[in-house]
Amino acid sequence: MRIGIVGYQGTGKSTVFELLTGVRPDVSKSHTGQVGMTIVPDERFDQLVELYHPKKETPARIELFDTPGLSRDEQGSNAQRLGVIRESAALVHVVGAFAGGDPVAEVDAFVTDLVLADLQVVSNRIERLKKDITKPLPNRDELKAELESLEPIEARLSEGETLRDLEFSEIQDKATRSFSLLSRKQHLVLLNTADANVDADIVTKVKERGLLVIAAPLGLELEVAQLADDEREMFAEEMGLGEPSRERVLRAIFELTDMITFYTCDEKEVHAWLLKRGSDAVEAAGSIHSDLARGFIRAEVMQVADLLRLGSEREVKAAGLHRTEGKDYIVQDGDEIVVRFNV
Ligand SMILES: Nc1nc2c(ncn2[C@@H]2O[C@H](COP(=O)(O)OP(=O)(O)O)[C@@H](O)[C@H]2O)c(=O)[nH]1
Ligand SMILES: [Mg+2]
Repeated sequence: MRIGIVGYQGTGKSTVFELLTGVRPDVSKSHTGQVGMTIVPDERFDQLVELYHPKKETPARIELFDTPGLSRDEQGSNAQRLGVIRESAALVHVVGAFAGGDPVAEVDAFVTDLVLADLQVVSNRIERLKKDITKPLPNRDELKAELESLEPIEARLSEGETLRDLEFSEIQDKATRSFSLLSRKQHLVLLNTADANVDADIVTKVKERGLLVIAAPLGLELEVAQLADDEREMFAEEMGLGEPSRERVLRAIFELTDMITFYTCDEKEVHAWLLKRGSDAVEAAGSIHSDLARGFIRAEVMQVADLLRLGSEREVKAAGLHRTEGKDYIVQDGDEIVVRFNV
């Protein structure tokens, strides 16, 4: 799963990418963007590792994509520039609040770019459909229904509104699936401030736009993170920095994705798996290995919280908290699962 780090040029996107992934951005890739992996902070995982002392630890990871960024001067080219983030599961939008400028206006401009890019895609399809329904095609009724489903979406975009909170019908879902609509994606604003002083008024205004926001001096935090241990504390104190924001930002990003975490554990390996919320046991099994989905018999499930509280699988069983579930079981966040299968 890929998360796009987006925003205008020079706002600190590559800085944030380095802070979150530990990978120094390669300047030769600044025109195409680059990807890096980061571990999702997860206390349950850490506690499972402590309990099992496994040979191998596999935490959940997400992929971050540092993008080239949008242009302030050629706003018209931004719809095309945004093409690279269509595949992103969610948007992390970096706004520079360290070198003057008007961060709130920049948030609005960015949202407008998203809306215009979506409008272009939807309007193109509508135009095409309008032509096609004049022809004696066998699927004319279907095309008509598709056209009717897209018109309210186009109207909304024409008003400059995003699609995030719009309830889609089944037809609308289907008609727009291949578009990966940008203004429908979850959107976190990272307000990258010069120092520890955060302008509360800016934060409030961004929130008023219905967006999630985290404000922090991310560039400064990267510098501090790269200092030697003994210098770090002194410098952080001098600069009035509190807790580093890295983990808070990663948790917020994870929440944007609407994924849950389930676990498989034994002495060999403790493994955290990400899964789309609402997935069933067969889908969970399939994310581990396709054989497990194909030959699925049952899932043996307990909650990691019970396991950690009671200390062992045996105790969880003794307490009657260990369950056998079938194919239709909807996997819950924090489940520990053993898949029984036969191929
Ligand atoms: N003062 C300050 N400068 C920053 C901060 N973040 C990034 N910069 C500087 O802004 C410039 C652009 O940063 P970069 O991360 O490459 O931005 P990008 O174009 O969005 O990828 C670089 O010179 C950074 O050193 C910050 O938090 N504070
Ligand atoms: Mg960059």
